[in-house]
Amino acid sequence: MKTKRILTVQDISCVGQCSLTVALPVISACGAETCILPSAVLSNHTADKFHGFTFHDLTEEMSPIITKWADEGIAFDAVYTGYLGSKRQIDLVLDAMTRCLVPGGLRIIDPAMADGGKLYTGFDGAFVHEMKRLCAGADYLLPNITEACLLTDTPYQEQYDKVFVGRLCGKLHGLGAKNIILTGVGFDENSTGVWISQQGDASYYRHDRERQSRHGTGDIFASAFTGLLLTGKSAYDAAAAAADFVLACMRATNDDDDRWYGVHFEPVLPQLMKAVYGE
Ligand code: PXL
Repeated sequence: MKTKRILTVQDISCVGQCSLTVALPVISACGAETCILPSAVLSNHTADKFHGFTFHDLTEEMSPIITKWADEGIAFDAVYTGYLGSKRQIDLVLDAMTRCLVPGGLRIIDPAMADGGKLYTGFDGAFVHEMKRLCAGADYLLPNITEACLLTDTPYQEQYDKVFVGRLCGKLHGLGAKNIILTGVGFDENSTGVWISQQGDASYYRHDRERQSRHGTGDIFASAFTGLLLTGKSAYDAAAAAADFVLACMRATNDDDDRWYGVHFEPVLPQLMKAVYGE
């Protein structure tokens, strides 16, 4: 099979084990060529425990880069977006999808902007409004519960049932998103999982829940899901293997208090590669 070429658009957090510093190794481990369009450069991710961060917005760079690729005839099998640096980048990403996707190429959107009922530092309601436009064209939309609530103007709730999750996905389909991969969906204390909603069909992959939540795990999940999907796996199989990978990364980090800002995904890459290439 011809090697797939994936473009991922997200920030470079120089330290913090999230966004591009995980997307590149994780997608590469799945065997795809990983091209990048950095949205911003930060000293570290924006979690409070870091005491602030530097932020350099790369919006101005994006348009000339996309035009150059279009002129060169460079095209991607999928565009996968994560953390974006400004509202204006939504239109630029839409432009890149129009000009630089192969016919039938996939639009995979992780609307990385919130968790635990709160927007990340730096995002506001106006950004959410713009993000809805990007999500409308998603072939695969990968929100967590908080992001799904924001995108659908649904009040966030910590506890919920399958009816709530089904309605949330219904509203996300209503926005225009074709397939919804809703992450961090748990119906009891000890488990969590991924809810996959496709053309009115829903399935759920449930697995053990680690007590401590960890930064960067949404990015690792989205990157692994994208890489696995592009190998030809079904959305359910890609989501299940990506969830198993994230859980193993969290378990590999449990003994290391110094790694509070991310997870040790490196020693677990062989597990991901087994899911791609077999034993
Ligand atoms: O993991 C999501 C993410 C990506 N990039 C930056 C972040 C965060 C989450 O806080 O701050 C810069």
